[in-house]
Amino acid sequence: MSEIPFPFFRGNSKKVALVEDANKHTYSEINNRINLFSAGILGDREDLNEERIAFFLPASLDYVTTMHGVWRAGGIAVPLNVASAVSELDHYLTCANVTRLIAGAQYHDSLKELCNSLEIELLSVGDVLAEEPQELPLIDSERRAMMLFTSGTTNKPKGVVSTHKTIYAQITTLITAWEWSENDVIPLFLPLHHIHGIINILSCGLWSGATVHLFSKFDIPKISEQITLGTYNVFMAVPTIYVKLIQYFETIGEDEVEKICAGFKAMRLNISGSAACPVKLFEQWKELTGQILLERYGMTEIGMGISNPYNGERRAGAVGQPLPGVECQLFDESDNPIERESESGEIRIKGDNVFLEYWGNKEATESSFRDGWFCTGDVAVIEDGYFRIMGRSSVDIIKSGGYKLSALEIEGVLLTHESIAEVAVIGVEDDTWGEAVTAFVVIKDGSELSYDSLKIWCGDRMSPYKIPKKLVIVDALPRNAMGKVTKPKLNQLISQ
Ligand code: MCA
Ligand code: AMP
Repeated sequence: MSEIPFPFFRGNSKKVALVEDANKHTYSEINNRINLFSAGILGDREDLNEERIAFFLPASLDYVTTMHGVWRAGGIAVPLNVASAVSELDHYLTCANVTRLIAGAQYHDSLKELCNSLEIELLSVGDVLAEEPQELPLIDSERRAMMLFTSGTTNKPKGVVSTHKTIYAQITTLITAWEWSENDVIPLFLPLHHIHGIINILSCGLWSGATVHLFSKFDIPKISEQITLGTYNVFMAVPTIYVKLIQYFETIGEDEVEKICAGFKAMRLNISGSAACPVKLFEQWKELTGQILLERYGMTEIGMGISNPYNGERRAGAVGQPLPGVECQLFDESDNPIERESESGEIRIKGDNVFLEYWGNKEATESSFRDGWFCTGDVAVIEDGYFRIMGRSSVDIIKSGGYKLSALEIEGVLLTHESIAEVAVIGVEDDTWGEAVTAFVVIKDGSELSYDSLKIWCGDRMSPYKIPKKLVIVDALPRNAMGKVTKPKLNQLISQ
């Protein structure tokens, strides 16, 4: 049995690991709190044996306590999106067969009914913490550790399961490639139900003994203030955040812009990922801050796969080379490896960084692998040794502000609207969001539908970032001879 290298961070030190508003928490304080959480969640048991413990917590000491506490007690951590609509949560909790949900006290009223109906015990961290630590189980590294939900080309999000070994590999490759150290200080404002926030920032930070500043959201003035003070030396974000910072610079005085840009200039590293970074944005950021953005490529199922070099040329519009320990190969449509440069193919990945399975969905798991390679669905070329992402094989996946959204999932919800007869959702190129969710709708005879009323209606049924940015009412959807909607034609309609 191979044990996992617990703790997943530098414990027992007096150094500050987390900053949460005015509160600072040291590694040793957090380590002790995690042990009390593990003891409490175990109760009389010796091992949670992969029980699914979900949590609905913003970035906080409680989040870190719960995540690591579940890991140490042998459970599967299921971090949920605190912006989810209740119907989405119902799916996550049911799909993962969750037994206990840890939530901040402020969310208990809104979660009570759902938990009762699903027979899930609703707790806060304070309810769980034991008074004394207890012996914790030895855990094999091949055991399941975490489940994250990802949108795919199917209607409902799937639970991506990673093992302790997967998480270990996803963290350590970045520690090496991006030269993380205990001297690093990084702000964390990304959501904590995705790899970018969980692994790239929080887990790498805690692993290396760095300091992570927690923000419950991307609060530009608050974060900018710290940047001018020179608090951070590393910054990681999705392209939309760099766009929003540049938009913010247009609303404030020149002096202030200069100070913020000087703060960025002094950092050792600025990273962009989760969606394509436009070359124009790369150039603008360089011009403003002197920082050459390091763009990398990743996916929920693999963590990070490809990265521009920390030392060496970072190329605009390219994502670089495979990370240490990650095997990466392009394949053509007949599953033949592509050997020649400049020929495009699907990115397929092998390595310890690759997830174990889609929870309870053997069919989806099997069909996402071919000959041991995980098929990403992303298409790339290699040019002069650098991978460049060309797009995706599915039009039903939309990337908005770094979030991967399923057009089919959004269509499924919109079709339940009483005025909607037919609907097709696509992502339309957008300067801020990368792609903006756009709904083409045929309304039922005698009905009316305004964008504002649709937006309000969607508010109760989907996370805010999935709500269409635009509604286009059409007489009929373009379809091919088989009756299937031809989505590329919808894009042409918009550009006319
Ligand atoms: C917010 N809004 C959005 C989005 N975010 N609309 C479309 N797409 C979005 N991503 C809308 C809200 O619904 C609201 O609409 C308005 O914008 C303002 O909301 P607010 O929350 O204040 O916006 P924000 O704080 O500026 O959020 C923008 C954001 C956020 C910070 C860029 O979207 C974000 O955190 N994105 C990153 C997601 C992420 O971490 N992805 C990584 C997954 P209205 O005003 O109409 O009400 S990918 C991953 O993990 C892989 C492995 C990888 O490669 O990294
Ligand atoms: P997710 O499954 O939410 O983790 O999103 C992963 C997807 O984001 C990948 O399959 C890509 O389509 C996209 N992605 C991540 N990083 C990049 C990047 N640097 N350039 C283009 N697309 C990216």
